[in-house]
Amino acid sequence: MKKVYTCFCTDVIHDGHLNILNEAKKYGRVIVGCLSDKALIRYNRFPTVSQEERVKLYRSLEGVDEVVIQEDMLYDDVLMLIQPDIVIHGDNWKEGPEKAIRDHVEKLVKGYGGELIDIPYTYNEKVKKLDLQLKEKLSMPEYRRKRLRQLIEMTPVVKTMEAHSGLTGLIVEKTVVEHEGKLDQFDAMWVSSLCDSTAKGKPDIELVDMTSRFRTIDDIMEVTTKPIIFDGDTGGLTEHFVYTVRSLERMGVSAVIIEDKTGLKKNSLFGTEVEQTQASIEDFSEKIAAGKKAQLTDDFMIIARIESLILERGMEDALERAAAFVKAGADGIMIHSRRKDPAEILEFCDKFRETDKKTPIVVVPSSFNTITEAELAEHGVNIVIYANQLTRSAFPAMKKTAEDILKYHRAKEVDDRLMPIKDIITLIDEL
Ligand code: SPV
Ligand code: MG
Repeated sequence: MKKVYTCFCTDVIHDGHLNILNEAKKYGRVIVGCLSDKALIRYNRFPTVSQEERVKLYRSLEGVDEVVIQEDMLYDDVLMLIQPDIVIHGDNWKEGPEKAIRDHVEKLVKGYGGELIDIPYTYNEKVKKLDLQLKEKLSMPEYRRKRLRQLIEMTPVVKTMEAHSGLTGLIVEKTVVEHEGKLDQFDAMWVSSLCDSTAKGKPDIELVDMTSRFRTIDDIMEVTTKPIIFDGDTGGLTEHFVYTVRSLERMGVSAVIIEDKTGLKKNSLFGTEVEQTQASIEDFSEKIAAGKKAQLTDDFMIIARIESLILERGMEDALERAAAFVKAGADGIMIHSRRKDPAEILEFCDKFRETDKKTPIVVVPSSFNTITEAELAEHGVNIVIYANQLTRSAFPAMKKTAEDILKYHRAKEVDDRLMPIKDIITLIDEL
């Protein structure tokens, strides 16, 4: 009897999957692959049910003879092990980023004499509705909030990109690339104080008030599902911070990062060029502890950001603070640097990891931008934040367009660098 293989990466079964199974069983014994959580978060979207539950669901389907875990998005592991005579898939993977995976699978299957069959993809009203319902579920506060902790467990580095509006949120949510045959996407969003303030034409000095910052979060949340890390600046007065924690938690934000500064906060990338005061270990520990006490769920994270390297107070000070802030209840440590060379960041991570193997480490490689995510992960980093690159790429593009329209007294000269109107109106999903 022939072996027929298909891979599912779904949390719910709809007509499309049943159609694939019906086709598959015509050829022989049906083996369904359950794409692992680890591969799924790069390939598709975050699962709403666990890997075990998905396996159980697939097993319960009529026509399924066996279910296996597929660890590799590219199918290498299962195809080499099982060598199915036939691999079957909906024909939707013939275009877009998924095409690279299809091409790879075709080569593998043909290599050992098997066959790849694409069957017409089912896309009806019911399928569309189910898809929207899953997205809605992922965006609900109780599901979104806990996702950062889940991601830290699931992936070597949580890739986080800045968002400061619905539109930038959509870019972080939807951008999927194919690189070296694999698909990749961001895991989470960073609501940067710098970019949120800049978008409002204001300096990054805690001038944009919390109500306004929450409005930005809300704009992003309305159109996305990925978890949010909020840049809470200094956290303000402890008496105010406890309210901020409650509000963020209620909204479904996953984490707040607060920095150990006091008085008028200026952006860290100014370093020692401007007057900035670091908070005492005691005062900042108290703020963390008060925030942790105010928090109601186990999901939310308060991450302490250490400014010792930025303010040139030395490695020992940074490490002493990290230990104290973890003791005060911090769920993670963000270490920042404005050096081009990542050496001091790596030294911190290595030394911190000598005594603390578990507390997540967060870094923002804006200045030390030559280091890769994998290298950072090797030194114990869990979350990498690209804190401002969307803003910094959009601003020069918009400025140049404005200048050229002024220069040529018409818009024709800029037209070939503009997004077509049709693309911009279809960028936004309609319900
Ligand atoms: C931000 O994005 O607002 C940050 C990171 O706080 S940094 O600008 O590097 O200080
Ligand atoms: Mg900031």
